[in-house]
Amino acid sequence: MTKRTALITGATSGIGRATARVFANNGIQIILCGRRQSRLDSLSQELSDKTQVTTLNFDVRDKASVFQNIEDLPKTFSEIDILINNAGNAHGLDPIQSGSTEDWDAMLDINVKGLLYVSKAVIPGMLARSSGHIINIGSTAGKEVYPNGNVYCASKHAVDAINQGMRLDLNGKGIKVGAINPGLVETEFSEVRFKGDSQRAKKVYQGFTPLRPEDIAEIIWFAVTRPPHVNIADLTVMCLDQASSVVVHKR
Ligand code: NDP
Ligand code: 8X3
Repeated sequence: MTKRTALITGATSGIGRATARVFANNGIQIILCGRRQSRLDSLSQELSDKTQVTTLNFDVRDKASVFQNIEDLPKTFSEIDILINNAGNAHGLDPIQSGSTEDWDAMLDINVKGLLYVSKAVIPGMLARSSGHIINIGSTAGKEVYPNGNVYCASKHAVDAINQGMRLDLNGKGIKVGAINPGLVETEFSEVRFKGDSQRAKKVYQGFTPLRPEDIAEIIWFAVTRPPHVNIADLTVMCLDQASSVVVHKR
């Protein structure tokens, strides 16, 4: 198989970074995206003896920057075979009546509109080559709603709808579209949600064994290594101790 190129958003942490490592170990060329340049640089350095790596620093909310960065990719990275739409976070965990509008804007602009902008920048190349694979990172929060999860859950339900819509619209064009929907994964997710309160963030994952970002990365790798006729359309994964967004067996 010829060398494939993957663009991973949110590659500076958690699921995106773990996916970049698995891809690099398997010789996939990688475009690492994120806003924290020092992390992009250190990950690029770590992976560069395994594969070719380039980095793009943009905020997925910045439409012009998304399109410009992807358009300006060096020729060797310009044909993107795999897009991992992963950048995203929860911001806050508050009842709808007291939630912050800044948090709502962040979640809808990053998790929904950012995913759309990146996809719109990448899809034309895939269409021109009649080939490609888009994996949208959804969530169990895109399948159910939990108390105080309101707008984060809405953003992930939107990802679920966009994933289905993309698959319908790209059907017959040689492009695979699928979602991986994780349950609780211990990453920087809760640190971001609780605005740097690491004690509160740690508590989310105490008393049970949550998923690790590497668990999701392995599943993404499984999805991108299926035979040409097989597409993982929608896959939900939880740790053993989780049964739903609100039912987690803690010891
Ligand atoms: P992390 O906080 O560890 O990573 C989030 C990544 O998204 C970072 O690399 C961050 O990079 C990037 N990101 C955030 N905002 C922006 C932005 N405005 N522009 C560009 N990049 C951005 O969290 P996870 O790895 O857990 O989250 C990854 C995805 O997985 C998210 O979509 C999340 O909703 C989803 N998910 C997470 C679960 C969990 O329990 N952890 C469960 C289900 C789904 P930087 O700050 O450098 O820009
Ligand atoms: C992340 C999983 O349950 O913290 O999407 O919302 S949860």
